[in-house]
Amino acid sequence: FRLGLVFLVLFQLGLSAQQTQAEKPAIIPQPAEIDWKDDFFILPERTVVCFNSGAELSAAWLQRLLQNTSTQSYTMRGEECNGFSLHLEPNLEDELGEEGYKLDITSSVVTLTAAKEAGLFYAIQTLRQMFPSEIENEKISGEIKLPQVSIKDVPRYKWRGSMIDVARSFFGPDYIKKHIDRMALYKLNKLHLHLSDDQGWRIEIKAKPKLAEKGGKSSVRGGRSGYLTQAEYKEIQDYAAARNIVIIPEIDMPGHIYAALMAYPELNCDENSNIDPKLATPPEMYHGHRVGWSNLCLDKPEIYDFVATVLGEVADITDGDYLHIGGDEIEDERYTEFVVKADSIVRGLGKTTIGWEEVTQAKVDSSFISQRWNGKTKSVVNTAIIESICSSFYFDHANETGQKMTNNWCQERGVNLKDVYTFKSKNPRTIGVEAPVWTEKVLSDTELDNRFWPRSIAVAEVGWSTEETKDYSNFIERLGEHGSRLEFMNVDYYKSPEVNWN
Ligand code: TNX
Repeated sequence: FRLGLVFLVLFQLGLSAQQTQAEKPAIIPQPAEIDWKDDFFILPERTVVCFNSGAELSAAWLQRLLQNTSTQSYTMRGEECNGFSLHLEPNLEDELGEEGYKLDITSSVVTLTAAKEAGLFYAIQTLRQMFPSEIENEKISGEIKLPQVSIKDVPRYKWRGSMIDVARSFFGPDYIKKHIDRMALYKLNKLHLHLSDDQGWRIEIKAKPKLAEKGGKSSVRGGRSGYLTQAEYKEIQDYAAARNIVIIPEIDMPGHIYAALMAYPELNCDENSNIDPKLATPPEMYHGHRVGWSNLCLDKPEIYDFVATVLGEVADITDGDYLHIGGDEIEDERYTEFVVKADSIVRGLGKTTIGWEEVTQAKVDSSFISQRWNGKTKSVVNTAIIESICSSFYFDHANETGQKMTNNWCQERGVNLKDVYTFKSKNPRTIGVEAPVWTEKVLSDTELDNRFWPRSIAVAEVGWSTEETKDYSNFIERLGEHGSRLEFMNVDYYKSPEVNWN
């Protein structure tokens, strides 16, 4: 009898633990205000998704989510309904901004409200995380209970980014789209593509066809080569835009440019000026790991025609407001002059210039955005800043000390989840955070997944959630609950040992 009682108690404890979990799904990033209620909304066999004017696309997204349940759902134009009710309310912009939203779940209605479509999209992502993780990949036949809750959520920063170095090793449209899907679930909103470097050139430039023809055939040793056609770039951009993600194209200049020099040798000061001593005869492709050895010949005025042509075409195919001009790791007397000229070309094209932190050595326009990576450039504090400080955000660095095929120049032990999560900006000019994966040593999709995930989920929370709502051990707990969701999404994530993965 005693044993029976013990079992009964254990059983009930188990049950109540399960209930708590069901009552409080793990939402990442942590919302600004969240008030869980004790009861549920039970998804009926038939339900309505109603929406007001402007919320059509959001209604379609929500319906797509419901398709992986056994519920039959119908969309209907209209202000209110029992079921799922989407409200686009432009007059709430003061309260909710571009990306904020409200999500209210009662026993009969799930109400999603935002001033902009981006906010509704994010309300749906939060709701998505309340469904069982199977929803990511298969149709759920059983009953689905959503916890009653009231959420009001706005992001801390407008820039919540991820960067793929597609230049050293090429990752094409399939991987990039997959990455966009994953970013969207965690409300990351900027995808920076590092499109050129010494080892490869990855974007078609019609007026300079040899860039992609020659530079697209090269890569770091062991990596993949290839390039994006302009049509592919635009398709990726549309795919991203539908998920509230802006593509940030980077053409790295005036250094990190050997692939272009190989295609157009006249951009060199003289034919041999940019030849890696380990390379035999010019013009050869470069497959090594060295940085800071190639540059456009800044003494030749013609290079600015090249810069204007390339940036002009990139601007033409880019919907976002930004062009990234690189600007890292180069020593040249005329460097600051180059930065000022390139910045004015970009502004002439109607875009905002971004550059790695070194660019702030030049007197640039006040609209300039710099991306802090090693923290060595003091002048960086005078511009708007994207924080990519390597000790927290360089995911080419190891997940754990000694991990193979990783860099360690910034931090010997690598960059762990806590390094990411505990990042705090001290600068009022910080507009957000971004984590790059450089790919000199990342050669396959599996490896790239491993470097991005789960660390990018910590980036998402650092970028979205306020200091007051953040808590590392609570984050680790919620992250564990996302293990199966990541599995269903086929993410080859690193199983961080500090997390209890479910
Ligand atoms: C520095 S960070 C670079 C990249 C390398 C990376 C390797 C920056 C702006 N430049 O070119 O790939 O280190 O960790």
